[in-house]
Amino acid sequence: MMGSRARLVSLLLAFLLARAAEAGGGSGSRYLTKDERWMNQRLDHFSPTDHRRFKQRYFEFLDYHRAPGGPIFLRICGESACGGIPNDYLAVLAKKFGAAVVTPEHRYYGKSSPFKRLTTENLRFLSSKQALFDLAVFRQYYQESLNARYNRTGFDNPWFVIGVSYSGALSAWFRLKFPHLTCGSLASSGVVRAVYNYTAFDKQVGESAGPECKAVLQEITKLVDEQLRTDSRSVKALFSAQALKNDGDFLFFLADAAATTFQYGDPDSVCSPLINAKKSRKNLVEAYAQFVKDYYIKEMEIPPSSYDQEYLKDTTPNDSSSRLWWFQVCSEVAFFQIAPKTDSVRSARIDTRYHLDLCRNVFGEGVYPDVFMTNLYYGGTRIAASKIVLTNGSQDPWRHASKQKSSKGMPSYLMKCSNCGHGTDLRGCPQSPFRIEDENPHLSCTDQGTPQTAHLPQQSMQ
Ligand SMILES: *[C@@H]1O[C@H](CO)[C@@H](O)[C@H](O)[C@H]1NC(C)=O
Ligand SMILES: *[C@@H]1O[C@H](CO)[C@@H](O)[C@H](O)[C@H]1NC(C)=O
Ligand SMILES: *[C@@H]1O[C@H](CO)[C@@H](O)[C@H](O)[C@H]1NC(C)=O
Ligand SMILES: CC(=O)N[C@H]1CO[C@H](CO)[C@@H](O)[C@@H]1O
Repeated sequence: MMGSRARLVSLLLAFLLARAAEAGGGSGSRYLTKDERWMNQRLDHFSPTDHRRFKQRYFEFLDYHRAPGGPIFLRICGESACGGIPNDYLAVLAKKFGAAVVTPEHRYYGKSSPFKRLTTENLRFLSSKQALFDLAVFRQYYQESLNARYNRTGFDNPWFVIGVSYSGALSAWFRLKFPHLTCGSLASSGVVRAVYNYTAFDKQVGESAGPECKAVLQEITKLVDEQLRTDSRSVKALFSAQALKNDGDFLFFLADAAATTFQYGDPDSVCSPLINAKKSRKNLVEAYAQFVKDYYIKEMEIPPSSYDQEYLKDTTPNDSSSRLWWFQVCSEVAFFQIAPKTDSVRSARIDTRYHLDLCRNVFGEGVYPDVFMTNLYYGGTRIAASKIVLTNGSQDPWRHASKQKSSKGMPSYLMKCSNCGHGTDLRGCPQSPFRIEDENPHLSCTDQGTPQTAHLPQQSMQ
């Protein structure tokens, strides 16, 4: 979800894969497979009369499968195009447990869109509830195709679901809604609690930055706010973001660029140059612009235009994931990353109003998130399920939307270190070489060179 804003998982993945390639990668290929397969999926699981279908893409990896009875890992893809099954820590687990790995693409994203034109009207079947049903139908379809392969009927392999971020929430919710279809779930940085005014995000950014870096970031925010009032054209140009007409979009873009580094366990990339600039009395706004251009725009490949509401309105965009995730934000989960009342890192102009205006401007009147209903439906942190493992990274601004405490049958772990970000348990830390064969990839996440271990669960799994 949400680059912090628009794409959680896709960015992380692209970023870590790039770093892995840089580091020589260790075990070679970035993907276990990219061979596309297709199934016919029902468009509306909640209508008894609408029988329309669409093509849903999926991937399967059977090299490690202890056939015919071995477990199946259902790795859930979330809010981005899903081009294959990534070769990360899950591959190590699959080998260890003799598991098959299967991954369907989330409806609407990538090549699994039921519609060519993503008008608000056509987006009405985009929701976590429909997506969960897709997973259930896929699970049955795949089990049957496996049974046909082995000439058997009515057999059930043990299925285990796994996801990170929004798909981490889907992983927990799948176990909640379809407990008979899965024996357990891993919700890595799973945002199971929808939050309307998500001020804790910015607060965590400040905490993860630490006092010195936070102070510089706040000073930059103040300077940019001033320059926007006096000469918005040149300050936007400095960041190669003159296309962003709306000041709010521009400020959100700037806030996200910094937040992303903490989210993905790479704090030094923003803090080191800024603290250095401060110490040597260089122009702070220019130093920040350099970071944004080199790191966010170039290395992470986030174009400023993806923050442009005019671009988000496009119903046939080149890359649909920003528009699609914003629709989910605006209709279901909110996570409005607004500035807290005091001591915010981001500009105070990024407020609830900005988000509501964006939702109305981009999708039209009447599209707004009913967070209360979302949490009523799933239970939020009071989710009444079992056999769900929840993991958080200590520096990840999203962890406050995860389940805070262990409870019966649902252990929660916190990986603590200076660069433990989003989905760290599966993906490792980008600041250290990414070695998936490590027993625990998060051990490559370090605090002054000392590997940190995860906290023990407060309760063991029943
Ligand atoms: C599949 O099962 C049927 C019925 O038990 C049997 O007749 C057939 O020979 C089996 N085919 C294979 C390829 O095992
Ligand atoms: C969110 O914050 C706005 C003001 O920023 C306030 O008006 C609104 O009541 C808050 N909503 C919730 C659900 O907390
Ligand atoms: C979309 O892709 C086409 C072809 O690659 C390119 O010419 C065009 O500029 C892109 N549009 C945007 C808004 O990025
Ligand atoms: C078990 C555990 O350490 N859980 C942590 C998960 O993250 C939250 C922060 O949102 C902590 O409060 C919990 O302690």
